[in-house]
Amino acid sequence: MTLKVAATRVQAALAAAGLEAEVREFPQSTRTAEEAAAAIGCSVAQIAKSLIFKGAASGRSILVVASGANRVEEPKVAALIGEGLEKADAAFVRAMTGYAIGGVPPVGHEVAPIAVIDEDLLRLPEIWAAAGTPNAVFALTPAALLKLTAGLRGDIKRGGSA
Ligand code: 5CA
Repeated sequence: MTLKVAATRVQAALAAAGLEAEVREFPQSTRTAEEAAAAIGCSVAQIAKSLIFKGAASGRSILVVASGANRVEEPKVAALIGEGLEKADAAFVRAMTGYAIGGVPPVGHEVAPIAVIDEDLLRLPEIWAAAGTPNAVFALTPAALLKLTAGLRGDIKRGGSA
């Protein structure tokens, strides 16, 4: 099957980073973590959500990769990276990542972000992330995610600590 242009760009970025991951497109939506899990047939916790914020001091894009089962507690992320978080609007997400909300992958961004990885993802053998469109995903290991993003790992979820 021929991938859409944005998904092809993610596939190329993965290959360039040396990851043997295969982007998969589904006929149904993978726009949300719940929809992605249903399409793939995995748990919502295995969906690695890529959320973009804006650094309050640096203006840089902050990529938070969180388990689909978790809500992100922004002050925890701020403490990890040493600056506050501002909401990112759709235009900022598009400009920094090169992708539209609903398909933002954790890798291959236009401008390298500061990356933070939800430590809950690190306990799972396999996780799935968006691959550029609201129908495309790819599987990888948490170790590969850490390496590809050069991310800081931490407890970033709302509610009790891990
Ligand atoms: N493809 C799926 C899972 S693989 C996906 O991308 N899910 S996601 O959760 O990582 O991306 C959707 C996220 O986009 C939401 O959790 C939310 O944080 C963000 N988002 C949704 N609407 C907006 C908006 N208007 N402005 C900024 N961020 C938004």
